[in-house]
Amino acid sequence: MTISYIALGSNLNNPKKQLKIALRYISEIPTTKITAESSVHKTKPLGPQDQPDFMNQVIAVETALNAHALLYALQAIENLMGRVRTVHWGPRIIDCDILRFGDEIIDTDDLIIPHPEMHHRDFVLIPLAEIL
Ligand code: PH2
Ligand code: MG
Ligand code: MG
Repeated sequence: MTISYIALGSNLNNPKKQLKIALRYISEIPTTKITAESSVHKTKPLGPQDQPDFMNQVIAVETALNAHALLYALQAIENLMGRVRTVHWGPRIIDCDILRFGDEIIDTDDLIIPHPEMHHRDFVLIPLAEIL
């Protein structure tokens, strides 16, 4: 089993509710259990400013999946929840980013771990610190 930390963000269609829906779907990923949840933080958008504030949260999961299988499960949840990719760093219903996966270092086209921007982002570090 591996402990992984995942950052969640939403700024569309009742963001708090979207985080709850995402948590429910994540809890249903096979062999994966949510072991910690930060509180929900309201944050100013990083990137384009003409978009609503975000709700951000970080969770820990324990999983028997490998990192790519977890990534694809999270992407399936984003798609199921109606995520449409338009503006870079633009508004989104849900974003699920793997921050850490055990102590693995991964650098592939579709997945870089540790998340390369996490140390710049208060909306990640503050909720992460809360559950560590
Ligand atoms: N996600 C982004 C870009 N900007 N800003 C906040 N406050 N929260 C986010 O989750 C966020 C962002 C790209 O993933
Ligand atoms: Mg992101
Ligand atoms: Mg993402």
